[in-house]
Amino acid sequence: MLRIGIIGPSGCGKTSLFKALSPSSAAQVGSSNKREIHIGQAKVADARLDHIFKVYPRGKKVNATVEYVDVAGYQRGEAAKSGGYDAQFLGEIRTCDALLHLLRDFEFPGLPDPDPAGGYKTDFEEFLISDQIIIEHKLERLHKENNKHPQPEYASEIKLMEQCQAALSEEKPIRSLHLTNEEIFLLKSYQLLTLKPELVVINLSEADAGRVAEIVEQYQSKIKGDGVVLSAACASIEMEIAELDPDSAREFMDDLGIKASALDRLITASYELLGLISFFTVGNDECRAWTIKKGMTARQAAGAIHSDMERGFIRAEVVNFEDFKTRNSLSACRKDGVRRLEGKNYIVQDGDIIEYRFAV
Ligand SMILES: Nc1nc2c(ncn2[C@@H]2O[C@H](COP(=O)(O)OP(=O)(O)OP(=O)(O)O)[C@@H](O)[C@H]2O)c(=O)[nH]1
Ligand SMILES: [Mg+2]
Repeated sequence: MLRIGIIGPSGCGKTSLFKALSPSSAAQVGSSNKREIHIGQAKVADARLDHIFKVYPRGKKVNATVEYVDVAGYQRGEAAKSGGYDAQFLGEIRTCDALLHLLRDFEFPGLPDPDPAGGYKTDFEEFLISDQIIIEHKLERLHKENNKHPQPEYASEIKLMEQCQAALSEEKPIRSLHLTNEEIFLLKSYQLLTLKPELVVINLSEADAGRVAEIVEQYQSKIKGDGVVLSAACASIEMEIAELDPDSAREFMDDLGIKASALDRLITASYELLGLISFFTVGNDECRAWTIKKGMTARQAAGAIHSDMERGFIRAEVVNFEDFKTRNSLSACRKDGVRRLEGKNYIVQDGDIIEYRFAV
């Protein structure tokens, strides 16, 4: 499951946005020595899945889900002064696939004047420092180990670390390097901030709640970079929207000039940022959406459902939603030849409805 960590300096509105993004009080609270960790899940709304379920209302409809973590806040400027972020903050971001970096653009008593672009720049510099410190320590240890018991694995890891170090010293995020999947996998166990794609969200004042597009455009040239997508929302209003039933929410949003809820917009943006797509399965007990990386083969995608399915893959019977919706019947799709058999190397397309054949 996709896990997104909401990060930002203290008081920028993380907990408010967290509540807006994972309503229905599904939030689980885990414990940690210092602070409660809030983890919530949000359904990924998908009109295609709704349509399929209307045609095949068997059992239940299961949307894809995204997990949000309300990460501990930091004091801006502290990391540069005190040699990195605290272990709690770094520990909480470690398991996240992407970061939702929140920037305050509303006045708040006791806090400095809002300055999203300036704040982003400061944070980015501190993220670079944090990664530099982590990589330096790691390199030191690797050199030591390699001197004691030289091994090719150490040598290749050292090379990777040096590559990261070079990028950071040029003020480039680690995510801008063209790394292989194995390299990314290796780096995932360290608590590197600039490795993760960033969804930057400007947290608007109530008065600006309906000016999302305008404000994003205003900041687009200042807040950008490799693996960065910019968006905006007013967390306090979105929190209210999330608690309303769909009709009242629509009415409230229309009054304020809000086109789509942050819940829907930010999930779409996250999918784009991470190169994710959805495919669907229609079974006897459920219609379900699954999330995979763009470019995955039919066989790899089967692994999202069950590892047995990936291992025992025989064939996939595939029709895209666009072809399905004009016929509203899987057998009619087969008859018309738009539902066809595909082998293990077929590249799954966004919106494919797949039936797997496999042997265990
Ligand atoms: N005007 C305005 N106020 C907001 C918005 N989002 C949050 N606030 C207010 O800002 C204050 C801080 O919000 P929180 O959500 O607690 O901020 P936080 O980032 O979780 O803070 P820490 O957990 O202390 O790091 C609260 O009083 C919120 O009501 C917003 O979009 N607009
Ligand atoms: Mg908070």
